[in-house]
Amino acid sequence: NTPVANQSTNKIWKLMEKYLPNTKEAIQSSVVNHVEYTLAKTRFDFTLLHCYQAVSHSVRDRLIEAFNDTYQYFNNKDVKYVYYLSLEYLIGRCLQNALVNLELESQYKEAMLDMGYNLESVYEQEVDPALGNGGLGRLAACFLDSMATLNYPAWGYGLRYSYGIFRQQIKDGYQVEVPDYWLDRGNPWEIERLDVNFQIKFYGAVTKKVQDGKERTTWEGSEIIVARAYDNPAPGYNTFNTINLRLWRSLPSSEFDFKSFNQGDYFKALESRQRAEFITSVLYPNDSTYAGKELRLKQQYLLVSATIQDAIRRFKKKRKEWKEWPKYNALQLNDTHPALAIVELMRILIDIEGLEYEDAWELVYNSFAYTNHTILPEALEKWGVELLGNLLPRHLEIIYNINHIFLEKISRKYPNDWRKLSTLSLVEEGTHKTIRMANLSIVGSHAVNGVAALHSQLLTTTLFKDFYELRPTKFQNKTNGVTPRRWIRCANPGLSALLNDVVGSDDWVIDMDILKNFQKIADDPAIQNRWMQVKRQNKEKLYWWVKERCGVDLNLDSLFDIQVKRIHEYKRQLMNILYVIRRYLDIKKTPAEERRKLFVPRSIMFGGKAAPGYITAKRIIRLVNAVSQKVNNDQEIGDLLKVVFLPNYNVSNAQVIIPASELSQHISTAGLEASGTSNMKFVMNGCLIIGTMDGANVEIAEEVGEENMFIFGARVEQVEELRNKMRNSNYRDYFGPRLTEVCDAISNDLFGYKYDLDALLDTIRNKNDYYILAADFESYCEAQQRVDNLYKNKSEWTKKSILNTLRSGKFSSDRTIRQYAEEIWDLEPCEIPNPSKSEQER
Ligand code: Z2T
Repeated sequence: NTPVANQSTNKIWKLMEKYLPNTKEAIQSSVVNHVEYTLAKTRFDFTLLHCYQAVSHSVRDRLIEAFNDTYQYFNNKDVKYVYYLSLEYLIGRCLQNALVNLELESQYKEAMLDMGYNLESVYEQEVDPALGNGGLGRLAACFLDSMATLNYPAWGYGLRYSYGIFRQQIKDGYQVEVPDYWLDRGNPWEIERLDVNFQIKFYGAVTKKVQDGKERTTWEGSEIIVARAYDNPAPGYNTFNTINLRLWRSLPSSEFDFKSFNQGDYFKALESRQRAEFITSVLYPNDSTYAGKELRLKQQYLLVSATIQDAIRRFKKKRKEWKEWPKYNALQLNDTHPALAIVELMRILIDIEGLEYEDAWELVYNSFAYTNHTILPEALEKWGVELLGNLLPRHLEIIYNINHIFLEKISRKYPNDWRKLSTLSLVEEGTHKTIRMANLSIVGSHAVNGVAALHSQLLTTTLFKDFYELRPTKFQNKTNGVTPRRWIRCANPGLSALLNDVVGSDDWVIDMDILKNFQKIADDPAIQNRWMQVKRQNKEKLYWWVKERCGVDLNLDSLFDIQVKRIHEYKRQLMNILYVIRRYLDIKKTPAEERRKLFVPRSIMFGGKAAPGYITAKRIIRLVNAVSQKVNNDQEIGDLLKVVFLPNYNVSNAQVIIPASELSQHISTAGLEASGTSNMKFVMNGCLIIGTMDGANVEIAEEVGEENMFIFGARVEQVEELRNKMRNSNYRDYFGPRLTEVCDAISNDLFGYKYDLDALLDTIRNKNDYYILAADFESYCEAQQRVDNLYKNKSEWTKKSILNTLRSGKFSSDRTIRQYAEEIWDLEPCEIPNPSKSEQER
């Protein structure tokens, strides 16, 4: 890292001392320069896409200034860093977010308008980077925004997949997956670091030899590849701090396959190079089932190994002593996916740095922390020892060491308690012996947290009960949050302007709690009117979106009722659509002249992807589309009821859908949704929730008041008993008459697709209805009736909508990140001086 020029000559510094100006002319010339010199297009003839690319490069230049300054400042101050390790980042589009956070949106809007471009249609040119499945990946992205905004010295680390989550098309009512090659038009937001490469080893053998009376272990990998860094700046709001999301891409290593080349097998050598590139090709599209594929394990290890090497390199530059590691580094595991980081750091400390086992453990334990995101057993990662031992032989050995020492402690504490030993063990014995990654993560971390109060409580009483009894203080709760920058300020400009007027400033964007001080406006008719107008405009935007993509004409006066999330039996989209059928049958039974009196017009929308191998989830999509076809084309029904499946739900679509919704559904079986985060986005955008007492809904009810939500269904303590009842009886005995009639309609082929739909109904009729849909159905219908009643009173509805927004402050990810920083990471903010405050020309 030798600088080319001698910096003390001041020559370079003189050239660099000015930041880019942000006048209209400066912005325009920067955009036009990028058209000409970056895109090599003529400045007199360029398309909207080129315009997007040039604008993005112009914004990128400004991001880079802040980004470089930030890390240089952190480095000078020698601060503690947090490393956030995640296999997923569902970042969504960057342009508007960057402009908003740099507080340059209005300047760019004006500059572009002056050149004949509408900035909003420029935004639409951007692909939606979707390197995540759902809540877990989106949470990581919200956290980056909050860590930057709160000036925490942080790094996000992940993988630069060439293919994000598949794009969902609907063909004949079925989901079809299309590969998402999101990089095909380049990616102006990333900075390729040609000089940041780390070697990653796989397979091979472990050897031991005695050196100076000490046993030394070495692992010689037999496949060696390279991880290259791609940096993605994440700007904070109301601060110059801009942090880095560093994503690794796998590449072949040029040093290590000379042998095959020399042996003359040219094509074989090329094949092995392509295999290396393949590792970071595709994101696994399962949101809550563990697949156990070797390629996935390679992805996980690549992330872990490259990140740990990078962190160690940074640490060593400051020549600190190893014992200071936890004082300067916190590592957060986003679920168990990067759990091998614990083992990788142990390996490097012991085998390469020569530390004693106990000393290495101390450093690892005090720097790592683990977040659990689900209690669904099918999601828990358990790697077969054969697979793991073959790919990473030394890591398996270290895991056995950790387990050995851990279990010795346990058997001293609980002599002869075989049950405890077998549940706590990192190794699950049996014909197929596996490593329990959750147990490894708990044992190797000083803090373990769930993502909502109820979920964290369930962890300590069920899934991790024995670990909790061993070390109760290790277990914490960190209720999830979402960033108000993207989810209100960017997605809902109308509401943002209204809130600015109410508050008298835009301070709410970084301090959502101040909204609580303005609750009296909820009763003000003038505010209520404006509030309704904003919602109406957002509904209009969604109206056009739906018209274009689904060909359905929605009634703008109808209640927009929305359930968007990954499709899963536990989230019970099935219950929602069965209720839609219930409503349809009820309308049909009612004499035409009474229908409008009894039923509020509704537009019920569904959106979400099914994991490609999850057949029941795919059948739920098929049912929604079958019902949609029937209901929407029924002349008798007209605009009283419309049903729409919104294709390809993703972050940018969510930014249109959420602000337009009036009612949103969060209706999981109690105990199964760890938190949910879209519930928070909906509440912030003045949407009422119909939901169960599950995940973060419980805390939302606490904040906004149960009277401002539609809560129904079994509580978590009742679920097991209800399940037992159903296990011992026929569905005809536990289905109420309303549900029976609905299912009979489907079976009698009212909607067609009998084969798929009967198989779907089987899950609740003959397969014990694990998610207790039948048990909750009556209570759900009753809550839906309350929805209709309230919607008839526009003023009351609007009042509750306003209160939802004003009381949603707790669910800002700023609150969440502050708690992580203070209660787990022991991290101080470090704000860099803002040049705009010292330099006149900015
Ligand atoms: C995921 O999105 C979630 C949990 C997972 O468990 C995996 C994925 Cl991809 C391994 C979700 C939870 O289902 C949701 O309740 C929670 O709000 C979200 O993570 C963020 O914590």
